[in-house]
Amino acid sequence: MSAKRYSEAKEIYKRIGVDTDSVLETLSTIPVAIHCWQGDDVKGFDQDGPLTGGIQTTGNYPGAARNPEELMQDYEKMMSLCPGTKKLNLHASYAIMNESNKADRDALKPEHFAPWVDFALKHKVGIDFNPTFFSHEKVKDGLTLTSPDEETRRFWIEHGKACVRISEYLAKETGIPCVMNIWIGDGYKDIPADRMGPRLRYKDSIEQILSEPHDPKLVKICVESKVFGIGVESYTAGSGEFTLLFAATHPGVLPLMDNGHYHPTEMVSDKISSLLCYFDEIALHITRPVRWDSDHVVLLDDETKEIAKEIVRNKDSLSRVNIALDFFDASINRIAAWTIGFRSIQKALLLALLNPNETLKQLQDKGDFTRLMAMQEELKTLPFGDVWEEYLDRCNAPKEEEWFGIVEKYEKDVLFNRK
Ligand code: RNT
Ligand code: ZN
Repeated sequence: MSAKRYSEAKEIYKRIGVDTDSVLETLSTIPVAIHCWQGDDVKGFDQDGPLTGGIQTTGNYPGAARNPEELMQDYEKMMSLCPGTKKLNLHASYAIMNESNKADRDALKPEHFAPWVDFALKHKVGIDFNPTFFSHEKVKDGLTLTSPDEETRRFWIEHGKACVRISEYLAKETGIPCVMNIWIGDGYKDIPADRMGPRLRYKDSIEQILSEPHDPKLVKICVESKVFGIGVESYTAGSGEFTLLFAATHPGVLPLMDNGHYHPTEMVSDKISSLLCYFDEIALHITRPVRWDSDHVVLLDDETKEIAKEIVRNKDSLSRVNIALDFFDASINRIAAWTIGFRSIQKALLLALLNPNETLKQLQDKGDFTRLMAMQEELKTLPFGDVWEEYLDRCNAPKEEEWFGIVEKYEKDVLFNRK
């Protein structure tokens, strides 16, 4: 039945000049990094304190992973429900240590991530990495790389350097380049007396981190901007302009845009092409901000679809945009949260690839905006769902009506037994 539906859909898309088989082939090769931190509400394994840095998870749905074994077990389950190419996205706070090799963040070593490498090799996925500049006692007055206290700033620079070494190790072991993203929550609740000082210190700190020897082909270092965080509403050092200009003036550094990190009417989908005019590569955190940077689960909503179009339809952009997910919802089943988010971005990419992008561009260039509008609306009701079902089959992933039952069973058998 579904084979018949696919062959009919294939014919329909063929009429508008789209070859669904080659679309499915392309889709299956686009890497999307899946963040480990949805599995345990961004707690990590290296300390017991609260989540800091101006970010927050809300909810207390049972079954959060409590240790590396549980997180890997859950992550594995989620991957089995998700079609396509994945990358594991880790934070430094997910270091796996024992009594004999305990280390603070400034002294983390590749060996603390060896079990993650084994896990990645088992599942044939690459690994992306993030220094963790939050949830730690050495965050002083909410500050890390911008701290006026030199000892504090030094500690965090050393952490960044350790992470460069770890990222290179991860890339070498997996044979896949590692995207290493620098994000800090440093900022001020109220009107600052000095906006420049922290930014100059931040600039110097990242430059020191970059001075750690590394192969830029293996370690792609990004800087992620932010407009505000909880408790730092008035000023964040790593603003949009700061990070974009930092990346633009430091060869090899990529700007990273998280679509929760802008004013609500600013659209990341509109920014991607501007950045691609100037950078060989850029990086994205795809999330769903609801009124603020709330990190809700990614859905197949308009902005996600629009972002996906920008990733696929410009020359070469597909290979130049490093895609990662970034959300954390503790109020629902976490495996389902991951799965819905990942399957949504896959659907958005599929929809974008199924567009007759060249034809649409020509209409725009000819100034035929009436036909363009009509066609863009017609595309919305084409049998995309039948192509999606075929993709799930080809990737051996469970169907739309199947995956949730698998999550429910896992919840009953595994998650609800975590007391
Ligand atoms: C926070 C940033 C950042 C984090 C992760 C956990 O606002 O989006 O990317 O979500 O590093
Ligand atoms: Zn982010």
